Amino acid sequence: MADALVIFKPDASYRLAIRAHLWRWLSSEYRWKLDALTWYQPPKELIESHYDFLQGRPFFPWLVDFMSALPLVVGRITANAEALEAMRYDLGETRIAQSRPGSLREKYGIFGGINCVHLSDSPESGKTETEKWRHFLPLDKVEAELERDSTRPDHTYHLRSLATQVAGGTHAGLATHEIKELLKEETDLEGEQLQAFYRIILGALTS
Ligand code: DAT
Ligand code: MG
Repeated sequence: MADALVIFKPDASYRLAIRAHLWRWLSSEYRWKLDALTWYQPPKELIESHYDFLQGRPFFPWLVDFMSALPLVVGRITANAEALEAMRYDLGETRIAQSRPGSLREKYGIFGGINCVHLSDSPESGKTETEKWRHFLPLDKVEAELERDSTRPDHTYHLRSLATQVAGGTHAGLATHEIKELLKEETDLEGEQLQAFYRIILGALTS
């Protein structure tokens, strides 16, 4: 058994219907054990280090903003290598357009790297990542309380279609407006946090 880091990215932490789906998956503990779950806003330096292998990629500045703009649901699981591989299979491939039909990312991801969940990809990376994050937070208890159901809508497929328009420069202004309207229905974020949420979702479409 090895440690692995799990993060509900902002799209999963704040789109309430999606968060409920993912929480049902994670809390099933089908082949793994959930040891810690908490709300935590990672500082930029932690994200830059966590994703250091992606430094220099065009989407890197967006990725750092995406992962550090808001508090996120962050946790630690223990799983053996096979279970971790099965969880990564459940998740699907990194980029939404390539993710396996039926996978969590294909069902709930919006576009590109807006892909719901981070999960360490091996026992080795799990050890490195959980050690790194534990310099910043204890990761020692399950304290975040998430709902298993939500009355909020799931607009994933509509959002994905609009995101493709924005990324392709087709009706970009109208599509951007509509994306904001749909996201507002999906989340309970307000004020500055809602504006930050819009920024990091829309940022993926132009980075
Ligand atoms: P994964 O999250 O599947 O382990 P990764 O570790 O290769 O993927 O990359 C980390 C994150 O970086 C990924 O979840 C989203 C973002 N990312 C990677 N490649 C990308 C790309 N080509 N376009 C946009 N975002 C990307
Ligand atoms: Mg990875």
